[in-house]
Amino acid sequence: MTASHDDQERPEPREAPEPQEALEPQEALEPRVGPAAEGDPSSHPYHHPAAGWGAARSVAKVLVHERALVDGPRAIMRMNHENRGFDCPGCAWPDDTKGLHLDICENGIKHVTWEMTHKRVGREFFAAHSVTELSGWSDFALEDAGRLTEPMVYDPESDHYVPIGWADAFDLVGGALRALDSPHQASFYTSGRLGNEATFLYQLMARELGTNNLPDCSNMCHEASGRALRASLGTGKGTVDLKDWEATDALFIMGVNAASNAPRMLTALAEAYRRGAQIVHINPLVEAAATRTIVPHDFTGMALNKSTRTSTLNLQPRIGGDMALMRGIAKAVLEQAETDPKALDREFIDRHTTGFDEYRTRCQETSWEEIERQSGVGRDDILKTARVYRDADRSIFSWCLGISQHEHGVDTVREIVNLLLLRGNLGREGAGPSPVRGHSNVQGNRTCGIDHRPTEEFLARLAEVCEIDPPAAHGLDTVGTIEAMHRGDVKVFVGMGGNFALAAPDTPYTCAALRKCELTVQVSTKLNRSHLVHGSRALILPCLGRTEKDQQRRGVQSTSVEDSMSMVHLSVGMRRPASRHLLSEPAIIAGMAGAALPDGSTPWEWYVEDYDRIRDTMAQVLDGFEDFNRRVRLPLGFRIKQPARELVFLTPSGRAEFSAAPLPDVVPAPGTLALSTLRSHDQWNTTIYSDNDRYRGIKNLRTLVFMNKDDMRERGVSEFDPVDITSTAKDGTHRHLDGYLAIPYDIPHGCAAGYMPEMNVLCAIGDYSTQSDQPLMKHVKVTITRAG
Ligand SMILES: Nc1nc2c(c(=O)[nH]1)N[C@H]1C(S)=C(S)[C@@H](COP(=O)(O)OP(=O)(O)OC[C@H]3O[C@@H](n4cnc5c(=O)[nH]c(N)nc54)[C@H](O)[C@@H]3O)O[C@H]1N2
Ligand SMILES: Nc1nc2c(c(=O)[nH]1)N[C@H]1C(S)=C(S)[C@@H](COP(=O)(O)OP(=O)(O)OC[C@H]3O[C@@H](n4cnc5c(=O)[nH]c(N)nc54)[C@H](O)[C@@H]3O)O[C@H]1N2
Ligand SMILES: [Mo]
Repeated sequence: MTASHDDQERPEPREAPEPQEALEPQEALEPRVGPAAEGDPSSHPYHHPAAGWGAARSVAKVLVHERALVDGPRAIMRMNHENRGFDCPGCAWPDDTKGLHLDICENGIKHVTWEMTHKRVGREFFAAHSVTELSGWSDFALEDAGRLTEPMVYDPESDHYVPIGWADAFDLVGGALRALDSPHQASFYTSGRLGNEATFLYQLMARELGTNNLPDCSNMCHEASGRALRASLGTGKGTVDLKDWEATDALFIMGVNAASNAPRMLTALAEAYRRGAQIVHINPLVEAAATRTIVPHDFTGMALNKSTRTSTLNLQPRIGGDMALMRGIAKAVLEQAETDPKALDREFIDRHTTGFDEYRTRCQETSWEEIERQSGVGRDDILKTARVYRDADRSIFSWCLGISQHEHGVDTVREIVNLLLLRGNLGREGAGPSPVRGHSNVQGNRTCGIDHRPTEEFLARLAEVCEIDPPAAHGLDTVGTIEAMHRGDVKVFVGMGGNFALAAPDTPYTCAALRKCELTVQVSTKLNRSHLVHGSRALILPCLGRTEKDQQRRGVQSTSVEDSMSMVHLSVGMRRPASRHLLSEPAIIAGMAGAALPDGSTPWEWYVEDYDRIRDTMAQVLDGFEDFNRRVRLPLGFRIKQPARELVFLTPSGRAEFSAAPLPDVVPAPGTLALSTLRSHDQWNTTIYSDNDRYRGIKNLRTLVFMNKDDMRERGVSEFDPVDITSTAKDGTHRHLDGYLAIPYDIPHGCAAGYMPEMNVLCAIGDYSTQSDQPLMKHVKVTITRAG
């Protein structure tokens, strides 16, 4: 934590906009936007240096709100420590390999303190509030009520949740599952916080029952990335780690709001900038991380209030324009190669890839006019970006939901890989694809078997080691589950964490689907909408949070998690549980499984006594988990081997495969806009901490839509005018949100944006990608009119 943090250490970069002064906190409760909205609308609006004192103030507010001022800091000092603490339950960005003592961030602290609240939701709470009454509460108020303390069952007579013992709760679940005509009438959802050991038991339960109905939040998140990387490289994960980030010459950061959603990436960006690396941000919105930052754990920087730039070039494609942009860069590199022998890595292409000629032809055939029109970026800027790419020996492309939640998400990620392959940016230090995963263990969930389309090899190994007869037929994903519940084909829904009712698309449709179930079971830490939108019978099963001590028969247990860069390490909670009635997630799964499979062969309770036993079984079933118990206890854990990193490609050809898909048409039809649904700074998916979005300059307002000023003018809409938003689905049906406030924003013509989960009302259930089955949450076709 030394180094000074001004800009003298390197020359002024090109292009990145000047940030504006940070706003003072405004306490008034009326909605506000930052200064640029009031001043020159053509300037870059609202930008504050990311992190720093504003972040510190924001954290303090949450600590005070949760009355965690004493425990909070103590817990935070234990977060992300090698082997001694718990893993941050926030995002999946890896821990700093240099073992920094404060490798934490503002939002990580918020997620932890939110879990550590002193407020409790026990039987008295449910006795005082009926489900109908609670349904009228805001989502903030529901979660803010505090931690759930004991199992509850819905009583239809009184419309209240009433207490139920754990054994009775498990019997209820077991009985309902056993009564089904087919195991495929049950579906088992996973939210990405679930640790690896619980994950393994959970999928084992589903498969021993006889179904692969294992939807997860990944179906709405990075499904496209996984499928694309698998098709191109043979394995569905990124190939780089933090050391590569530290060695690269050029970073291309696409479709991610890093300052809010992966804040620890800011450290990597600031370091890259100081060492002279190029940092290109590709996003229709110029987000805070695309300007400058105060490194989160850098107190020197905070004390001097100095910031470091985190960008050398910003490109603003239209929503969905990234594939065309990548195609343009590739086309430019290929044109350059006609005179510049070093533009392409011919040796790499010849030795390790297939499909190059077809791809080159496709690039040649895609005209510059089409590339400019579809990307929304001018040829000059594309050529400039291509030069950055050509001049870098080592490049990393990193991306998140701005790339994946599209109709053509798979093709776009494959186009990113095409570009990497052209210059051999794979299998060497400082180069490769680096998707930014979301939930802290969403990548681990998939690794440990949460997959509705498991491979035959995985099922064969599971069958052999666990002595079960797993089903071969693929199961239902998130959208498939919703549709099946609606039809009455799925009757039991189990939510292992998360908030399915709000996170999934088409809120009214999803709610109706949940209500048709015979039984809904939610394993949760806090009250949320999914507890109130329930089946004929419903259970709330409260579990330990990640910060809490997990005491089992053979001692205190730890669980493992896998980060975005395939590092697996242990997480140990040490706080006293929020209630003595809480069970761990593995124990809850074991309880349900034991009741559902009374004659099964799996020793559920024996596994839960000591999670080392679960890990020993996992070591036999999962690739890369050999010697799991020993390796996971190494100081920084271990990295799962990524074959593509070693230039071993598990593809049909045994090589990295170029793809040559045509460009999709993403230009909005006349009069319509492409709307992207995003997170604000102050939320964790469906959990809203406050109505502020600090880096975008928004105070006390969520019912807004960010619009281009020309689009506003064309519609006769001024700042803060209420507007009605209507989406048009693929099947021609319409959905509406009325009375949202229009906010002028630096976003390309034809594009608009607003907040999830509220805007899920606009996402039609049938509008999912034919490539990934992912709901099209970043490209909703809408019309916006002044409210009448
Ligand atoms: N604090 C906090 N951290 C989080 C989360 C949270 O809710 N709060 N959620 C976690 C989870 S589960 C996930 S998956 C990640 C999500 O992390 P992000 O992907 O950053 O999530 P979003 O807020 O949806 O932001 C999407 C970004 O993509 C941009 N974008 C939208 N459309 C396009 C497009 O067509 N092209 C390009 N290039 N960009 C586009 C938007 O402007 C925005 O910057 O964050 C994780 N971390
Ligand atoms: N329109 C739109 N919709 C989206 C997205 C989008 O960009 N746009 N993003 C999608 C993405 S990327 C994702 S990942 C999903 C997120 O979908 P989910 O993962 O389903 O939702 P979360 O909001 O993360 O879940 C919050 C709840 O998790 C519970 N919880 C918290 N900690 C724990 C724990 O340790 N254990 C257990 N058992 N429960 C816990 C709490 O009860 C809390 O209310 O949303 C998706 N929905
Ligand atoms: Mo996610």
